[in-house]
Amino acid sequence: MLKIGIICYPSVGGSGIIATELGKMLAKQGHEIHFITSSIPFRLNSLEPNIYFHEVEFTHYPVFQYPPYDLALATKVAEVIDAEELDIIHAHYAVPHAICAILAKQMAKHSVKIVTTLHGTDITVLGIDLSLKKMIQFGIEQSDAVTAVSNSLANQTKDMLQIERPIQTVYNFVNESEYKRADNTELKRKFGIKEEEKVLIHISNFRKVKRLEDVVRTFAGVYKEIPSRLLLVGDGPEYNRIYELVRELQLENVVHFLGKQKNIPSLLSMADIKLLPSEKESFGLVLLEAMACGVPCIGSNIGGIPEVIEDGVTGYIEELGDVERFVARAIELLRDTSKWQQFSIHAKERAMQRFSSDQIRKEYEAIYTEVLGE
Ligand code: GMT
Repeated sequence: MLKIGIICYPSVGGSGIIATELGKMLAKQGHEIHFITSSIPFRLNSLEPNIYFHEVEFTHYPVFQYPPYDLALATKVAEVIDAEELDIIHAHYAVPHAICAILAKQMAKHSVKIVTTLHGTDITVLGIDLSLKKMIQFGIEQSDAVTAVSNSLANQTKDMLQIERPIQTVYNFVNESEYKRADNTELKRKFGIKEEEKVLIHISNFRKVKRLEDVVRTFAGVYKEIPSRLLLVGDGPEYNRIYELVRELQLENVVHFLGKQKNIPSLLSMADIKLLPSEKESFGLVLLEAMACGVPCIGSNIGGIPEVIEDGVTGYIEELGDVERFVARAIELLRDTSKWQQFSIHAKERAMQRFSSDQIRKEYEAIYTEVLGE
């Protein structure tokens, strides 16, 4: 059994969810898991044996304009490596987490291996300040193994950063015991959604790259033809602009702004279609969450989305920004009940089989074993 330190963003977000759920699964296998983060990870809400949490504390000295969080993290990681005699540090994101892990490895006396998982196209690689390029290259080259959450992200990283070393794809997964379709009758009633109304859903952190305007305009097109509602789950920089757009389009009575929500499986259980028209998306964990709840997805043809949605089988892939096609596909699925049923079944099957959490856990374990030379 291994002692594994996990560094991730503890807040809501796909990478934090994956890091935490993976930690929980590894702990169930008997490994000892040490989360080293600024606060308790969002999903770590139950007491689990073998799971420890080390909080990174940092002092605000008046001489520093910005508190040196990354250095505080590296110091804490080094302390935990030595105190707990960790075998592996699994860093989620090259910057800053892999860099902190490398620094910690140099500071620590006990020997440790570093596994880095790359999560996001815009954050990890693209659209990023060029001054960070060297640091990302360094983080990747100095890790003992590097994984990416899709082939698309692995290839983009290699191309853009001229990386020679292998980057192995290990897909994301969902916790199957939580993500399943539940009876939605009562919940729909509480939300004032009528039996005959169809429900479209979008879940994100409302960043510009998620193209919420396309979500609302797609819904507007569907609503013209089919009695329906749109559930917008999440919060972020685009919230006000999208709120205004919904008012302009006079859709405020049928678009529900739900803000950040914890019970995503229940919300997905009310949904008939999930929309993800992002312009950057290395995987799109929300797609997998929807698929596990039997919700067909329509997403854009970018990044890792085509690796998650099977076009014409579990949902549809359309070109970026082609709102008309998104509308047409949504109407097609909502009108044809038997097609919707088939897509729903296939979506669930694909989520359970291709992205089985057990399988993904084994893939990570094999990587740990390999870097340890066992
Ligand atoms: O998409 C975001 O803004 C959040 C970000 C994160 O840190 O969770 O998501 C990235 O990692 C997820 C988990 O691997 C992926 O499902 C998302 O596609 C990826 N986001 C982007 O590539 C933009």
